Amino acid sequence: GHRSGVLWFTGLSGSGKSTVANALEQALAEQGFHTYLLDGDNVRHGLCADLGFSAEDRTENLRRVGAVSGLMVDAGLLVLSAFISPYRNQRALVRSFLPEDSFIEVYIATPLEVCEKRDVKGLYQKARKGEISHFTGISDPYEAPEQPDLVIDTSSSTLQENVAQLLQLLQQRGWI
Ligand code: GGZ
Repeated sequence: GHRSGVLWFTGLSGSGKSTVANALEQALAEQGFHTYLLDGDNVRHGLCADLGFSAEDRTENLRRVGAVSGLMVDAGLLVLSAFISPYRNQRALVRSFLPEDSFIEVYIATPLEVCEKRDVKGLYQKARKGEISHFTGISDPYEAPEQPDLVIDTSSSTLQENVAQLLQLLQQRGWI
């Protein structure tokens, strides 16, 4: 068995949140744990399809994700959530939906220069040209967590190392 809870990944676009969360989910699934991965890909097309990227819309996006995460925790799942979640108060809002010790904050601290160089979807280039407004890190703020449970920089570590660190953290906390 395992303790249910939310592993919350925050960081810039292209920082590696989804990649790390996906790899961790695979490792957990192999060990028979019941997980669910929430990210912009599956949420912003359905549950939050009506929302954009203003501060208000991001807050509503994360409020819904927080509420859904809370329901999934009630159902006994280990939830992995990967969202930019750029404002401290938005992450605090998410935390408020969950029991005290069932939230782990993981800061994917890959530097902006690296994320911009990767530019997997070409969004940074568009943001620099002014074709996308309110783009996090370019024309919109990102407030780094003050006391994250774990900090990962995907430009100076391997995916394998990151997964091992996360599994160790989950073990330390008695979640797995
Ligand atoms: C930031 C944006 C924007 C703007 C579109 N700012 O790399 P991606 O493409 O796949 O991840 C980003 C995703 C961010 O959605 P989130 O739900 O994680 O954001 S938040 O937590 O702030 O609500 C990016 C894409 O959407 N994208 N426009 N203006 N990212």
